[in-house]
Amino acid sequence: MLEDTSFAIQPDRNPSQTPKHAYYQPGDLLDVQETEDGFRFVCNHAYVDLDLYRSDIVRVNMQPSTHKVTPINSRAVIQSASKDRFRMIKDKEAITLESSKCKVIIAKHPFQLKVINEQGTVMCQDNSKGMVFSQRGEVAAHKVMKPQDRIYGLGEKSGFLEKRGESLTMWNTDVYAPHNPETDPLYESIPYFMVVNKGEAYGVYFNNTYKTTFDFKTDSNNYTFSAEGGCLEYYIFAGPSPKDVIEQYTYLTGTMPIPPKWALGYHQSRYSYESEREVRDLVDTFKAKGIPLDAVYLDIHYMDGYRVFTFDPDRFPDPSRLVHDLKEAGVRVVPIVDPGVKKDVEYEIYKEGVQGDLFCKYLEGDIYFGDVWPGASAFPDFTDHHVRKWWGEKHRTYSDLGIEGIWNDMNEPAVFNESKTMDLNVMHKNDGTPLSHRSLHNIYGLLMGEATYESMKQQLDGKRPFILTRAGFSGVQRYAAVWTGDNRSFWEHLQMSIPMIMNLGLSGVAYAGADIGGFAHDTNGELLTRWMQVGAFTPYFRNHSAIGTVYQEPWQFGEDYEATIKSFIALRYKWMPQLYSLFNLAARQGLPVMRPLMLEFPEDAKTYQLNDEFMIGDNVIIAPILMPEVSERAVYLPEGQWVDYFSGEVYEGGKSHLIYATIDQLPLFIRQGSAIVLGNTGASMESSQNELTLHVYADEKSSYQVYMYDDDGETFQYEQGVYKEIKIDMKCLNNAVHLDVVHSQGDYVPPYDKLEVVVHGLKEEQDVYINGDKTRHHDIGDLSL
Ligand code: MIG
Repeated sequence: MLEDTSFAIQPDRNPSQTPKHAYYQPGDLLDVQETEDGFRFVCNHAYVDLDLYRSDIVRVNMQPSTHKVTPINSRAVIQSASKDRFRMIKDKEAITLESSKCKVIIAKHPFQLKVINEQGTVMCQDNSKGMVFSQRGEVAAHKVMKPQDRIYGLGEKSGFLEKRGESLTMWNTDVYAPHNPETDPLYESIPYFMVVNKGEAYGVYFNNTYKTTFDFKTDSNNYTFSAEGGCLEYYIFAGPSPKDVIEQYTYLTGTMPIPPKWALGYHQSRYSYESEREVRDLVDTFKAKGIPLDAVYLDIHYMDGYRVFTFDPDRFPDPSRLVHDLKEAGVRVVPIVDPGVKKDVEYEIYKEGVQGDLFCKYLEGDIYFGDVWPGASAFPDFTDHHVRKWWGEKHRTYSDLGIEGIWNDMNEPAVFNESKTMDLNVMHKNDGTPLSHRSLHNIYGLLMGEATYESMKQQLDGKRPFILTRAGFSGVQRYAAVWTGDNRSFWEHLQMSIPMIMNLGLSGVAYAGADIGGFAHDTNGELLTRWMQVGAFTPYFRNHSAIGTVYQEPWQFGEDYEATIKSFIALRYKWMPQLYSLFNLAARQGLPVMRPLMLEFPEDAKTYQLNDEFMIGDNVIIAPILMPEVSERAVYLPEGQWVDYFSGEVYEGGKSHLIYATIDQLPLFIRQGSAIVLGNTGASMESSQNELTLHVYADEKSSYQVYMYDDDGETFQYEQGVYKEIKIDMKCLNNAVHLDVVHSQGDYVPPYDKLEVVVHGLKEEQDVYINGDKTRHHDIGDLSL
């Protein structure tokens, strides 16, 4: 590879060189016009449109005045301009556009903008370079980066949580080489980031599907985001808190649907379980060992010669019976579906694709062929809605068998060649506006996800589909969970998975996880066990490993590791009611399930670059051991008092503690003065939620609201009101703990009719009142629903 020689450092590759092309700024403001949605600022070289998408979301779009750049529908944005309008206040030097939540101040000579939040703080601000375009079509925005600004989001990136000092590129790429801190880009492109400054935050979503770059590195006081082409169109989220920014971003690009409960259980995968016999034996072993399991994955070996929508008749002679029998045992089957369609004139899918003009083609009319698993393959053009529909329909092969989950891989799209992807000159149909692969590459996976999710939803007739994807773009959360691709069985990759999943969560992708145990390379019992402890609390919980590596099912490394792994899988199921409520919040408000401490404590500087701890919701901290042969670590606990979930010991917050955790232990803390709802442990999702317990961690001064959500876990009936949502106010005083149901809504009748209440840390002098009635057994009571 050229990258491995001195060619990599030839003079013209030096990024510090001055740009080759001339860049133009809008220049001086000449005129302001009212448009359908907002205002147009007409300047010397460009015009800039400013619209409100909500009172706290400002859209900025620059167009050169000499030539019109065709706007590209990224499919990420699902909202349109709001009916709320800016109020315009003109004065000599500046124009102010005001909404109820923010202000945009526009300097006239030259045109420059800055956004001020509700609290009067200057947030997003052009520097003197400002917004620019080149005659070759590149665009960029240069903004001020304040000394205390911290950068988060940017989707799936390696390295640490906070990204100041990094320059990151968005270009969906299949990276099998080890993911190092500087390995960029990876599979997903989420051109969005959040800037947090002493607790106040704003966000920027750059709605551009070309290769984009986010540079927080070159200049220590400024940052730049730029694209190879397309429009300089971006949305500014006014915050003012980090949570507000996530809510604003996911308002614009959508939230995840509530997953089926089975998709939140433990999943076992391997590249590949190669035959029906092997799959059955695997499931039997889980059953025999009493290890809960909700899904098994079929990797590429299930197909007939890697032809999608087929089964190998020798390896999988009766997929219908297999799927049926496994479902009887409470286990779903999730097959892999890659986009590449084998070039084979006797293969129905290929024939249909050619005859129906459904594959990606060059402008001149030839089909593009690339090498992937099946050899020379054609690729469906998902930018065309006929193709999305056709591809979706093909999933009847699976849904007719009773399959409810699909795993989309290789959808960057990955191709086995030097560029790792499709020829950039391919001309996509793009629903009537043909555009090059160079301009649409980053949304290929998103559109495959849309095709798959929407059709599976139809075919499952009221049941929720589960889609897992490797590639995606902003908005991918509407269709699929994301796994972070080909990591390795390295402790470093366990460490890196935590900030990576947290940043995905800050970027709208609440449902994400890494290959537990590591994909490539050989894992070992200790690494797998520590990784399982983390995985039990990551939103997506799947163990997956590569061909040729040691098998890494829970029992592969001896009884001691097996017992510990089993106990943590069981813990996941016990925590499912708590997690499910948090997934509902992700579906409604976009808030992540797994959160960096920064999100809950944005004023605490010690949380800003905390990579080895995470939160579940707003009151639980997990501080896993991430190193071999280590059984103690420093754990930073923010303000408040924190209760060790396992031992009950109370730790003072606002400082670090040395915490011991042998291989069978995970440091897990609940904030005192809050509560969690846990279930019992069953063999699969369905059986783990029959009896629920509200665990209250009492102190003498706190108020908290418990949020609980439940529904049937598999249908869309909740959209018709068949769910249960409960809010319980909790108030701790010197002499009492009060629990009052202040909200109970929905028609769902759960399998339990009460919450058992257990109050931890109750003082002699304190009595517990549930809806006003004193409990009979001091710290134990019932809260009937
Ligand atoms: O080029 O389907 O990331 O999870 O097991 C490898 C085989 C293709 C890459 C995925 C991995 C999957 C593997 N795939």
